[in-house]
Amino acid sequence: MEAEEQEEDANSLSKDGSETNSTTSRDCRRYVPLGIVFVLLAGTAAATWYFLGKKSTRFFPCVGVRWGRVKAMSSPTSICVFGQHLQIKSGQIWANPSLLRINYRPWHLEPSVLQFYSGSLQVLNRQYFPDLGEVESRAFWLESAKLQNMLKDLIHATELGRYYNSSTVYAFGEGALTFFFWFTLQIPESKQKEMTAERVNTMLHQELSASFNISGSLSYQAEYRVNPDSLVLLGEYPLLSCGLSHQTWPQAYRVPKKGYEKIYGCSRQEPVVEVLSSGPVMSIVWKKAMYSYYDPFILTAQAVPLKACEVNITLREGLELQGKISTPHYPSYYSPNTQCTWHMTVPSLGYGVTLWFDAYALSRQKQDLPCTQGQWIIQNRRLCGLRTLQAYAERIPVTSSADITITFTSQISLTGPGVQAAYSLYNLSDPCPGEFLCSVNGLCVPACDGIKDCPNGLDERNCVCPAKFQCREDSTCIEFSRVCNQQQDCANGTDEEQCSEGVPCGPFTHRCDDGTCVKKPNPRCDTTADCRDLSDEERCDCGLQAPLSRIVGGANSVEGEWPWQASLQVRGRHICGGTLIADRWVVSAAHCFQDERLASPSIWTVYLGKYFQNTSSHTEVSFKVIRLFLHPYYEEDSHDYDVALLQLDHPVITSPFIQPICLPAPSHLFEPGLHCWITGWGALKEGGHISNVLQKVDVQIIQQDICSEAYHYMISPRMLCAGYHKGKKDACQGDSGGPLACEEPSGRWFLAGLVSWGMGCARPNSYGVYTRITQVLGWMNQTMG
Ligand SMILES: [Ca+2]
Ligand SMILES: [Ca+2]
Ligand SMILES: [Ca+2]
Repeated sequence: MEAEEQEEDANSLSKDGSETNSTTSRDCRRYVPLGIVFVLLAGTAAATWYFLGKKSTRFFPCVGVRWGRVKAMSSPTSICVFGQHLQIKSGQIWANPSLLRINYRPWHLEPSVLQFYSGSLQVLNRQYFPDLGEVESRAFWLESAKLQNMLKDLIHATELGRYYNSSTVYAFGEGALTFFFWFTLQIPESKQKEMTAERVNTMLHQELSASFNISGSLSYQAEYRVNPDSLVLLGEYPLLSCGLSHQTWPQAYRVPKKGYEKIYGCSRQEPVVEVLSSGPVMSIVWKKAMYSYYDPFILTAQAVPLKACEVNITLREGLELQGKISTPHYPSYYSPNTQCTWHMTVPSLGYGVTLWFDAYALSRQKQDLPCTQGQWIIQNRRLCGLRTLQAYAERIPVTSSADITITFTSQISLTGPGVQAAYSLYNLSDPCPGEFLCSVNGLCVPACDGIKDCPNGLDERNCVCPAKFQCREDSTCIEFSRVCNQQQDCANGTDEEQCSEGVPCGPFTHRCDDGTCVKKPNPRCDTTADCRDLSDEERCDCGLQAPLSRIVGGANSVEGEWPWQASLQVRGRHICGGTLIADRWVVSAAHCFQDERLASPSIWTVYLGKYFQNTSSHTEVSFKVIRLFLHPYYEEDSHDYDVALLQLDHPVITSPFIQPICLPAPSHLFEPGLHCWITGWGALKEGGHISNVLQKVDVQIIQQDICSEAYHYMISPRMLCAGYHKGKKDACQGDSGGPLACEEPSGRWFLAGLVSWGMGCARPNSYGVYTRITQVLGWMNQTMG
């Protein structure tokens, strides 16, 4: 928190700033723990390999630890893998006659410099026998050990020998004995490019052919007559930190020359990966390098029934959501070569159909380019799917017939996270009542409210009164705070008309629970009944300060002045601010939890009623966090959707020192120029230590386009700026997630924003950027619901 008291600091700082003007990156206002040093396993010479049967169950109770061939039951079968350095394991899971679903939870990321290959070979002078199907049988052990040596000799007989790292034989196929193996090559970086899968394949095939023709020699072909043409090799797998590769083929027990394959990486967006095969056999390879001593993952396999994907849907009258379409077994990854068709029938030609996607958008693609994330054909238009971090709606107009056909197909070798869309009807003549239809993403957005909601900004073009009220009589613009304030501001007083009755809904009207709208701005909890159903005066036990003598202009706050302020701590250290918004719910910024070590709810303690950091007082109460929700569209780089919700472990008992703040209605206006307050224990100056006493600073709401320009158009509609052109007063490191609170004339405080980011602290022309609460309310209410 940086305030006027620190004016000297601020001045010296801005001088410093011009001298050390190298900081152009955006600061995340978080208390960054020191010394985040990831020791990367540079090279893998020291890596220890864990082979078949060497798994440890010391850390985790493993059910059905098996390696090699695993029969899938219709209930999940678990396979746990442990190791302490680097590991590659592979196996085959079989289920007949159904599909397989793989559920994989990656834990950590670590680069690797090994090349990994898997494949199979056929031995002409041996036959499969049932004992070889049992991973734990003596026959399996003897045969696999001998073949493993044979494989090692084979590799050593080629140029690849010097790169040999490890190998294993993990399963056998029927008929003339086919054995499945993997091996790894440790290749110097300079050679990695030339050592392609094709080259490795050629070298092995040449060696096999040459030795096959030498009869009676001492070569590895002496005991095993290996068919050189039977070599199937899949690889080289790219240097993924960890991942899951997926090969499927249509028929069990027979591996075609060209297996389909796809490798999935690990990402925090997908903490659990569920993968479907496209047939009854699935070969899987886990590849994982590690940096921690405790790094398990769990994999379960399950046979799931085949599911048809052709559906007829008849829509009924009405504009509400009517249902959802999805890829089979959603949210599991869809199978390679998925083909889905939905036939929709609308009740009349006046309607179109809207498909509401979540984090997935459709776009036109040039005819010759493939769709790697799903191809859609909607009324003969070809569109490609694309995973995004935004909402998207596809509008399908109906022209000559009431029937709509939608198909989804995935490429034969590619899969991806399951796709789902909700569907509803829309009026062709008025698709967005009272709002603007953004053609880029199909969403209805408020027009002329001063925020460019539509990516192309068309919702704010040609506005007579941007973000202001337009007098009907002469189109003069007045501020919304002058509407229904019982003073005549428009020439004929139209600003004071219809203030106590329902009006047509628009971007600036307040929507009551019964769906009717009122003209008066911000009518919530102002002790006047404005909605017919009185919903504007319900749930108003919020936003009141303890009756205290306020110290005006001071940087130190008074105990009980900000009873919704929370301190979010890890092991006794204040990391971020937060705001109490309801019983058991605290809102904060998503970036507070972005570091992997801060992502677990169990490490956090939330303090309410706190005033001093270094001592505890009788007013404070601590809570553990039972659940932590980050906005699903939160993006680390842009800080878009920087909001998180914390659910507390026990109820909050309110007191003069602990009170929730009021949440605004979606239409609540925080007009530019309004003075609001930010509070927190953040640093008193840029680069400084956190403060012992809870601080407060008043800041002014800044017009969106002015801030957007100051920050080179990095300001999204989910952001709100506050501060001063000259700087001096701002939030700082440690204030993150804390409230930007604005007082209404009724004396109640409403949450306008959350401290998110800014360029330094209190620098001139670098306003503080806050998460705009009215834009993330939908997700918040849904999550707390
Ligand atoms: Ca707008
Ligand atoms: Ca007025
Ligand atoms: Ca009211």
